Parts: sequence; C-alpha cells; structure tokens
Amino acid sequence: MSLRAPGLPRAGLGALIGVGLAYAITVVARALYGWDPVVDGEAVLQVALIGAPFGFLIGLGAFDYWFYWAAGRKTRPEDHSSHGAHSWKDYFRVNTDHKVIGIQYTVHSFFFLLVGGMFAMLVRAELAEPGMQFVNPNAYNGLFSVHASILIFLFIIPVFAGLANYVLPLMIGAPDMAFPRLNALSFWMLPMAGIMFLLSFLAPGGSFATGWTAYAPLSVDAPIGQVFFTIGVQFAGASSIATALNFLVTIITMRAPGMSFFRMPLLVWANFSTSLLVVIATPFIAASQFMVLLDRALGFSFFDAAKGGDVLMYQHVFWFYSHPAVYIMMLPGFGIISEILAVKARKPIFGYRMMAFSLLAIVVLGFTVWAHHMFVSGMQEWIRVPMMITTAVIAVPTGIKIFSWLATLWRGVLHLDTPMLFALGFLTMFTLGGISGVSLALIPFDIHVSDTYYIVAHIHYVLFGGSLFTIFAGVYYWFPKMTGRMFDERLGKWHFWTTFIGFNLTFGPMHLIGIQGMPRRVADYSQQFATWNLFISCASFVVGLSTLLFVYNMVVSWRAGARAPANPWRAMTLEWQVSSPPPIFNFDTIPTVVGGPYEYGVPGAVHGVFKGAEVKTTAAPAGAAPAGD
Ligand code: HEM
Ligand SMILES: [Cu+2]
Repeated sequence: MSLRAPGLPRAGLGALIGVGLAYAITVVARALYGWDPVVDGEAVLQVALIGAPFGFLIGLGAFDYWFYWAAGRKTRPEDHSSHGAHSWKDYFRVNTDHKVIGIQYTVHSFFFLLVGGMFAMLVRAELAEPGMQFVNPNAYNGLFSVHASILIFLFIIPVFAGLANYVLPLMIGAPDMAFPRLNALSFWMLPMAGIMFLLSFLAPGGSFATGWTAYAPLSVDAPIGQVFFTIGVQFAGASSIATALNFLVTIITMRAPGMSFFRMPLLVWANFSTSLLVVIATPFIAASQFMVLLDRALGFSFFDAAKGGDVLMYQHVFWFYSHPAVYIMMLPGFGIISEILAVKARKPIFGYRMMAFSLLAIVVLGFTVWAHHMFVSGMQEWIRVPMMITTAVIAVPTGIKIFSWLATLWRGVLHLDTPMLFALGFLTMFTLGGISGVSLALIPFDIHVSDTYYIVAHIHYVLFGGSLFTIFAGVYYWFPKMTGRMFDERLGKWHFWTTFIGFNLTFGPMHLIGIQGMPRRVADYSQQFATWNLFISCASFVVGLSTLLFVYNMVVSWRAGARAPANPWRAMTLEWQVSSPPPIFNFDTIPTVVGGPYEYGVPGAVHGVFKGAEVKTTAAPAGAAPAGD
C-alpha cells in the first residue's frame, strides 16, 4: 500500500488532510474576527464538506496531470497504457478510457438505484398503514428526501451520461471523448455527492429533510444535515456540466468522415440536445445552492425577507434549472428508444429530421415553463396563464416524437425481446405520464391536486415509467457490446413483466387517492386511504424484488453468459460494426460514413464502411455492412 502513488489509499489520506485543513482554516478565520477560535462544530463541518472531497480527488490522482503541467514539470505523454480495464480493480482507479468510464458511471449509478430504491421501500413500509410504525416524522422526511435526491442526482442523470460515455464515441466513429482527463474527473466527482447524501444521516439533527427541491427558507433554517445536500448537489452538478461540455466538443469536432449532423444516430442528437440543456440550466441550481450556503454559513440574507431578501426568488432560480432538468432526465432516453425501436422493428425511423428538430424545440421551450411549478406559491397572477400556455405547447414536440415512434413501429416486424419490451413499456407509460403532465398544466386542476399523491403518481410515471424504462432498455441493448456476453433473455422477460405490472399497481392508484386529497410528503394519512396504501405498498415490494432479478441477471451473465457476437441485433450504427467488447482504441481503421443510420429493410443500404478506398459504391464491402433484411 503506497501512500505516494495515486490511488485509493492516498485518496483516503487526502480526505483526512482536507478535514485537517478545514479545521485550521476555521480556527484562523474565527481568531481573526476575534471570535472564540477553538470549536464551532458547524463551521468546521461546512468547510470540511468542501475540503475533504477535494483532498480525496487530489489523492486519487484526478488532478496529477494538470499539476505536473502547471508546475512546468515534464508531463508524462499519454501512452494510453492505462486504457482498458484489465481487472475489476481498474474500475476503482482514475482511468481516461471512455469505455472504462462509461462502465464506472453505469455500475456506480445502479448501486445508487439500489440504495435509493431501498429508501423507497422504507417509505412504503411506513405508509402501509395509517399511524406511525417504523420512523418518526422527521426521519420520514429524511427518507423521502434522500430517496428522491439520490435517484435524480446520482442515478438518472449520471446513468445516462454513463451509457452515452460508452456508446457515443463509438457511434460517431471517434477513438475517445474530446477531453479524456476531464471525463475521468467528471466521474470521480459523483461518489463525493453520493457519499455526502448518505452520510447526512449521521449529521446532528438527522439527514436533510426538505425534499429534493430544498426550498428556502426551510433549507436555510434546517439542521446541518441540509448542508450535505447543498454541497453534494454542487459536486453532482459540476460533474454533469463538465460531461456536457465534453459531449458537445466531442460531437462537434470528432465525428468520422462523412458523419454529417443529419447522419448522426438519434442517440447522438439526444445527447447533443441534453448537453445544451445542461450547460445552460445546471449553473442555475448551482447558484441557488450557493445562495443557500452563503445564507447558512456566512449570514447572507438572499432569502430572508426581514433583511431585504426574497423567498420566492429561490423558487424562480431553482425551477429555472429543475424544469429543464426533467428533460435532462428524458431526452437521452428518447435517443435510446429511437435506436432500439428502429433495430427491433427493422424499419427506418419515421421522420428522422423531425425527430432531431423536436429535440431542439424541447431544449428551447423547456426554458419557458418554469413557473408552472409555482401556481400555488403566491407570485404575480399574470405570470400564470403564459406559463400554462407554454407548458401545453411543449407537449407538441413531445407528441411529434411519440407519433414518429408509433409510425416507425407501423407494419414493422417486431422482435419482442427484452430491450424492445422495455422500449414499448416506456412508450405507453411515458405517454400516460405526459397526459397527467398536461393535466397539471391547467391552473385550476393543478391548484386542486397540488401537493397530493397525484403529483407523486405523475413524477413516477415520467421518471420511472419513462426514464428508468429507457435505461433498462438501453442497458439490455448494449449489454453485449459492453461486456462481450449475452444476458439471460428469459430472466430479462421476467424482469420486464414483474416491473411493468408492479409499477402500474404501485403508481396507478396514486392518481386516485391524490385527487381524493391524500397529501404528499407527509408521514401519516387519514383512515380513508388505508386500503389503497396497503395495496400500493405490497405492489411496490414486487417492484423492489423484480429489480433484484435484474441485478442477478446482469451479474451472472457478465461473468458466465454466452459470448456475444459483434452485432447480435444486426444493427447498422457504428458501435455494432466492431467486436464486442470493442478494441482498445475503438476502431482499427477509422470508418467512413456513407449513409443514414437507420436504413433497415432498404436493400443495399450502408451506414459506415471501414475501407476508405471503396467509399461511394452502393455495394458494401464484405464484412463491413450489416446483413440487410
Ligand atoms: C418502486 C420504486 C419506487 C417507489 C415505491 C417510490 C416511492 C415513492 C414515494 C412513496 C414517494 C412520496 C413520498 C412522499 O410524498 O411522502 C416518492 C417520491 C419521489 N420519488 Fe419515488 N419511488 C420509487 C422509485 C423512484 C424512481 C425510480 C425515481 C426516479 C427519479 C423516483 C423519484 C422520486 C421523486 C422525485 C419523488 C418526489 C419527492 C418529493 O416529493 O420531494 N422514485 N417515491
Ligand atoms: Cu416543470
């Protein structure tokens, strides 16, 4: 165990040094102000929450190259010897290979899906009967807050970045991402956020308990556990901004010859649009949390009306991020679904350009609707109606996408295997979530169901039936590419049906009890909702168990599944034209793109060829083209 070389031992030491520095800084600062310098636990903890993660990252070696460079020392030329993972231990080191990072992200995110899911089970156990059984109300608030925060900031957003990290460079014919070291740093910032969310339970006064929205002034006055959220979100946000910049530069500058924008697979378009959203919107949540931190730590008064602050401002800044964030959690999934539906229906995507343009339309419109989350918060009344209209309008590009997917399926030869089942599950569930979303755009209805279980039902139809189903679809679809193994199809189908049925039985009835007035974010409820809640809790345990089925399938198949061929789905996009898993540098010869990505069933159609000389012939060179249908 060497403490000098970069790695986990040095990272642990770095974290300790970070805490020590935090302690020293607070003592010195307090002494300078003439305050009692010795111990103010809260102050030390707040600074330590910033110091320790940086110490950890430095120790891990995430900044080594930049330090060498800044110090004018000889930088070790990137010899790529660190590319690829040779044993499982390599996944616990800083690695700059996009394929390794993609797997690091994905596995790490699924770990947090299980943790967040476990919190959901605890929430549902408490809600199974009226009255308090397992936790006190404060702990309950902590459970659902950490549940939502983990699933949003440490699962859905990063897992999409992970899947795209793996497949996007392959899809555009690039050897890696544009900034490999930044890519590694982006990943390693995430565990910081996750650990912080979980450690908050140990903070005096319990974990943060103000929901994932952390509304001020509640979050300013809450116990110290709240700071774990405030700072954790900063790390997760910095990670996703850096990744988005990386995707944008990669997509703009590193496409293979012939890969024009309108020959890009829709997954690439989806991540392009998402990255635009991230770089514009995510700084707003960073701002909102900085303001909370400054209010808490240094007595600023951004949100203290008595001192000239403005409470509503928090909600405006927060939702200016968090409404676009729902599309950050949807658009990458739209990309995944487009890939899968075309391949599994053996049909070209209907209206490919409309699909790309509607993604961009969602990016723009996503910024015009934030105040629909504030219909009951007492803002100027004239803002409501414009926000209702823009919210309804955003359903148009979304509807275009749904109709294009349906038209793609029309008269296709559907292969109903696991990825396709999840894709179809997404299509139906997301449509229902979209419809309840439009209902919420209507001001009178929103006022009626505000803060009831109708909202919980809507959130889960969109995030679970929507995002999570696309993630499952994508993980099954690219599993052979990533691991070189096939998954167990029978278990996959079991996983789908138990999840699909359990999901609907869990969240469907919530619409009903929501309209009847069962409040959200409250640990107890009146007797009249008892039957439905018991039913919902039982159904939710089915979903919990079905997730274990998925984990079992993934672990066992990765270790001992049948060997995967290069192109088990007979897909045309470039990632399937190389071996499974791909060679260390992705392509032995850089491909040339000569046609669209989805010409399934079109005789002689080719997307990419691997021998530059033979470009422009209609007949594909042997071995380069997927078998036509
Ligand atoms: C079987 C799986 C799940 C169950 C049983 C479940 C259960 C719940 C329940 C009961 C609440 C409401 C807590 C309350 O209002 O007191 C909740 C809130 C929430 N859940 Fe889940 N959940 C599940 C999966 C997910 C997933 C996959 C996501 C993905 C992002 C998610 C995101 C959220 C969000 C954003 C909230 C809102 C929290 C708030 O009101 O601040 N959940 N969940
Ligand atoms: Cu919104």
